[in-house]
Formats: sequence, structure tokens, C-alpha cells
Amino acid sequence: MDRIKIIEVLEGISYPGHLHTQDSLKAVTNFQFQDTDILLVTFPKSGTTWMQQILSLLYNKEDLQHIQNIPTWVRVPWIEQIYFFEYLAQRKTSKPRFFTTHLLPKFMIHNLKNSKARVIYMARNPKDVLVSYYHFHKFATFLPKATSFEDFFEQFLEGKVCFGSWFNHIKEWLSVQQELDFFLITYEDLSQEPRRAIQNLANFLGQQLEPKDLESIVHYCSFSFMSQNDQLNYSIVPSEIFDHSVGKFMRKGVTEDWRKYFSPEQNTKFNNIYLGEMGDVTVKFPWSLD
Ligand code: PPS
Repeated sequence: MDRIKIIEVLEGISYPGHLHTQDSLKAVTNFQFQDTDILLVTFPKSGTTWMQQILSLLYNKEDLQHIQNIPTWVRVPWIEQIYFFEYLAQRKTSKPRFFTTHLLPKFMIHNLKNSKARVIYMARNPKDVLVSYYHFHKFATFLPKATSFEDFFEQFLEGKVCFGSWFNHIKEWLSVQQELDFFLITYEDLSQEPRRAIQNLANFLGQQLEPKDLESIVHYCSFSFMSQNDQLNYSIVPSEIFDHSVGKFMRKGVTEDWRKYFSPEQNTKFNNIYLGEMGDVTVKFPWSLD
């Protein structure tokens, strides 16, 4: 708790000091992946918790109830966080191991390439990421208070928020995808066609899914189920860390909420920057700019 107001800066990018130290960030470079590992990569607020839940459901089909008693951040811990090695020690020996990261590939690409670990990159419409992240700055006491939506909008576009630029994050990970066993999935795919998206993910992971398993997973990863479950909705986190009086971690869980927040001028500015940054990216994303 003593680090709640600390922001760590490493190579120009800031990180909440409540969860990261210089040492915990640098230790990632030495982390040895195993061939059976599965690494979930996200920019914050892209549906990390949702995918953490889906991954553990896919590998615990026989006992979907049991895993609901273990928080997602313990089941699929962040490799860069202070608590990582504690959670790693707590896990049972069964394979595969699941990990999460919000970091850029440069921290771990060398060791990832030396293993057959699989990488799942979950992306979300950056306009919705911005809005979700804005609300999270009001709720998470370990992040700097956002003075206004207008200010946060500018900071996000300039990459001056914790974990840096959304554009750099996705471009840097896409630029190494050929070197890895890599699967791209989006928040929008999961929202629009959950069965298809989960089946595609299961195919990538080589997981057999009976129709009844697929239905159960769709149920246990739904926003309505997860937002009611205290182990999944972050309500067990003390109010010194998440101010439950001002919001919820599981806030809305919808696509295109940005339309309620962006002014026409902000939208034009965002689109111009997006097109400039993403012009060379050939991936077809399921979100539209307008
Ligand atoms: S974090 O802090 O980076 O781990 O946050 P992250 O989990 O990436 O993102 C939080 C947003 O994801 C929404 N969410 C979901 N949406 C749909 N279905 C399910 N099951 C689900 N679980 C989490 C969550 O509500 C946050 O988005 P917003 O737009 O703020 O509601």
C-alpha cells in the first residue's frame, strides 16, 4: 500500500508502482518460458480479465465451478507484477501455465522465441480502450487522477498514459507475430460472435470442445455472470486500491461506448492519428472508425 502513489518510469514508459518495481519489470527479460506456456498479451482495458477467464475455462472443462473461486489475476498472473513469483509458486503443477502481460515484446521476445510458448494477443477498438481506461483512472487509486476526459483523451493519443502508446503496443506485437506461435483475437469478435471466437481460439490451442462445453464457457465468461461473481469482478479488492464508491471494474462491457464520449472534433483528431499510425498495418480489424 505504501507504493500506491508511486509511478515507475522505465525507458520513457510509466507503470503503476503499486504493482511494479524497476526490478519486477526488468526480471521479465530473464523469465524462461516453457514450450507449453500460454501468454496472453493485452494493452490495458482490452478485455484482459475476460480472456483470462476464457483461457482457464478452456483448460478446466471438467470443473468449471471450482475455478470461479480463484481470482483471475492468480490463475493467469501478470509476469511483470510484484506478486508474480508468489502466484507462480501457488499454482498446481498441471500444464499449461498461463500468464498475462501488458508489456512490449522487447522485454520477452528473446526468451519467447527460444520456446514454443503460444501467444494470444487480445485487441480492442482503441476508442473504447480510451473510454474504459479513463473510467479506470477514477476507480484505481494507484493511477494518476484524470483531470478531465479532454485531458485524458490527449494523454492517451500522445502515449503518455501508463503502459505507453496503444498504437506502439499493437504495432510492435504484430511486427513479431511471424516469429511466434501467435493468435490475434479481438474484444469485438468475442462480443459479436462469442461461440465462433471461442471455437477459433480452442482450435489454435488444440483444445477439443463439445457443444455443451462451448455453451458452458459462453455462460461462465459472459458479462452478466462475471460481473455478479466477487472473485471475477474485482469487488474483493480493498477500497484503498479500487474506490468502489465511484465505479466498478466490470463497468459496462459493451462495444462502441466511445460514441457517448467523443466530440465530433475529438473523433476527427483520433481518426487522423489512427490512420497515420496504423496506415501500414494490413490486419483487418472488426471496428469501424466512424
Ligand atoms: S485491465 O485492468 O487491463 O486488466 O482491464 P481489462 O480486463 O483488460 O478490461 C476491462 C474491460 O473489459 C470489460 N470486461 C468485459 N466485457 C465483456 N464481457 C466480459 N465478460 C468482460 N469482462 C471484462 C470490462 O467491463 C472493462 O470494459 P468497460 O468498457 O470499462 O466496461
